[in-house]
Amino acid sequence: MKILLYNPDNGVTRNFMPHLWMFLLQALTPSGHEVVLIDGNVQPMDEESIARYVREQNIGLVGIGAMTRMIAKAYRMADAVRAAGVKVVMGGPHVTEMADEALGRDGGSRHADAVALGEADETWPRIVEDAARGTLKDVYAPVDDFGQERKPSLQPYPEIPWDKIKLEQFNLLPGIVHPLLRRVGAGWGTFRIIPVESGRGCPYGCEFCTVTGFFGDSIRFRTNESVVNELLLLKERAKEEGGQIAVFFIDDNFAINVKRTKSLLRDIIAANAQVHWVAQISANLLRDEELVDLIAAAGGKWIFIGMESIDPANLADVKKGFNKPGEYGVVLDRLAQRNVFAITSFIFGMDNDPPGVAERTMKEIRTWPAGLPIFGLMTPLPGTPLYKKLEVAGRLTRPKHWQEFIPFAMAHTPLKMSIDEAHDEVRIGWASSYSPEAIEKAVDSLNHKPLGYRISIFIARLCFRGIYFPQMDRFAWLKSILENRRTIFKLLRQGFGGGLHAAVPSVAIEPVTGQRH
Ligand code: B12
Ligand code: SF4
Repeated sequence: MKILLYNPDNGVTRNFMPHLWMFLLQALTPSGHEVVLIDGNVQPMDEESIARYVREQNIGLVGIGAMTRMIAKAYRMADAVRAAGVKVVMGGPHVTEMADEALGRDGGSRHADAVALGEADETWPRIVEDAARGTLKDVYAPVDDFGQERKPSLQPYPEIPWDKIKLEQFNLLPGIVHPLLRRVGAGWGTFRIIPVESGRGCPYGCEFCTVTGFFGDSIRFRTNESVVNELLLLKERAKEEGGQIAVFFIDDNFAINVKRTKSLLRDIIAANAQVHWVAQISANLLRDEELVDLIAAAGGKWIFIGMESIDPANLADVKKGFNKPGEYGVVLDRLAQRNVFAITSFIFGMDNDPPGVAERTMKEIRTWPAGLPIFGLMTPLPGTPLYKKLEVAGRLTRPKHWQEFIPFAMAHTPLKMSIDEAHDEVRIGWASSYSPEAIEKAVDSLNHKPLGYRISIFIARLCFRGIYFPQMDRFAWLKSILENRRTIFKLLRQGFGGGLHAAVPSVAIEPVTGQRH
C-alpha cells in the first residue's frame, strides 16, 4: 500500500522545520508499504490538488496530523481525500481531544475514517495493517491488553534514516543564493533545521498547555547513545552535502531532569557530536551554572524560554508560579555571557493584564541582552484546564475558535481589558520589537560580540518578524530587506572592513563541520 502522510499549512508563515511525527511514523511503518511525506507549509496544496495527487499516485491511505490552529484546513483536505475514495486517519493533539468532532459524532460532518489518540508510536503499525486489510477501526487508543493507557518508553527509539531522507523541500536558503554562498565559504550549499526529541512529557501542568494532558506527567527519555548517534548522522550528512544542519530539540522542557540533561550533554561533547541546536528550557532550570556551561559546550545556541508574563500574579493564576520574573534578567545574562541567546515567549490577555502590559513588558525586555521576543494571546486550547475553566465561567466568546481560525485573535474576554485592547497589546509588542529601528538597536547592542553574532541576530529577527507580519512572498521579503537597509549596510561595511570571511555568520549558521568546541 502507498501511504501519504500530510501536514497542512498554517496559512500564516512558511515552516522553518519539518514535523517530526511524519518521519517518526514513516520509520515505524511495517515493511512492504511505501510512505510519502508532504508538508503543506513548503509544498502548498489545496483540496483539488490533494484529491488529484492521491488518485494519480494510487495512494491507499492518507494520514493527516495537525495542531488546533491548522485543524480547519486539515478537515477540508481530509474531506477532499475521502471524496476521492481514499481512507483518512487523523492524529495529533487536536483530534486526541476532539475525536468526536473528527469522526462526525458531535452532530457535524465526518472528516476522518479513523482517529489515532495520543502518542501513536505503537498504534501506527496496527493502523497500517488494518487499513491494508480493509478493517480500519474508528478509534485507536494507546492502551495495553487490559485497557490501561500505555505510553511509549522511547527505549528503544526508532532510527530515523536522516542520511537517506529527501530533505530538499526543507532547505531554508533560496535556490538563487546557493551558487553565491558556495563561493563565500565551504559548507554553505544548504541550511536546514531538523527536529530531534530526546524525551517526552512535562509534569508542570501549566493551565494553558496541552502537553501535560497529552504526553502525561510521566517523563520518558531516549538513551544518550541513541540521541548522540542521531546527531552524528546529521553531522555526517551536513558534511557530505557541503551544507548546514542545525537541530531543534523539541522536548517541552529539555532540562526537566537536570542530571540526565547534563549526562546527555557530556556524552555529546565526548562523542564530538556537537551541531548547533535550539532547545526549550524553563527559566527556573537555567539557574544551574554548570548546566549552562554544558549547553554552550555541547553546541546550544538558542534557548526558547516560556516566560509568559512579567507579573507574578498572572503566573500564579495559570499555575506557572515556578517562573520568577525577578530572575529573568540574570538567567538571560548568564546565557549571553556564553554566547547563547534566548527566544523569550510572552502571553498577553492574561486575567491580570491591564492595557499597557506590552509597553511595561517591553521596558523590561530592553534591559536584557538582545534576543528574540515573541508575543501571543492567551488561547483556550481544547482539553486544557484553561479551556474548562473559561467554559464553566461562561467566558468563551468563540467556543469552537478553531473552526474558523483567525491568527492572533482571542476566543474569550480577559478580565482587565477588552478583546480589542488585548489584540492591540500584541500588535504593540511585535511592532516595537521588530520595527527597523528596534532591529537596528538590537544588532547595535551586540557591538562587543563577533560580527557573526550580530548577523545571526539580524537574520533571526527578520525571520521571526514573519510570525506576526505576513511575509509569505518575495515581495514582502524584499520590502522588509529594504526597510532594514541601514542595518544591512552597517553589517556589510563591518564585514568587508574585516575581510569577506568575517561577514559569514559564525554562530547561527557556522558550518557544523567546522568544529570549534
Ligand atoms: C516543535 C513544536 C512547534 C514547532 C512546529 C513546527 C514543527 N515543524 O515541528 C514551532 C516551534 C514552530 C511551534 C509553533 C507553535 N506551536 Co508548537 N509545538 C511543538 C512541540 C514542542 C513539539 C512537536 C513535536 O514534534 N512533538 C513530538 C511528536 C513525536 O509528537 P506529536 O507531534 O504530537 O506526534 C505524535 C502524536 O501526536 C501522533 N500524531 C501526530 N500527528 C499524527 C498524524 C497521524 C496520521 C497519526 C496516526 C498520528 C499522529 O503520533 C506522533 C507520535 O506519537 C509541541 C509539544 C510537543 N511536545 O509535542 C508543541 C505544540 C504542538 N505546539 C503548540 C502550539 C499551541 C503552537 C503555537 C500555536 C504556539 C503559539 N501560540 O504561537 C505555534 C503555532 C505553529 C504554527 N506554525 O502554526 C501546542 C499545540 C496544541 C494544540 N492543541 O494544537 C503544543 C502541543 C504545545 C503546547 N504547549 O500545548 N510548535
Ligand atoms: S512547563 Fe512548558 S511544557 Fe510544561 S506544562 Fe508548562 S508550558 Fe507546558
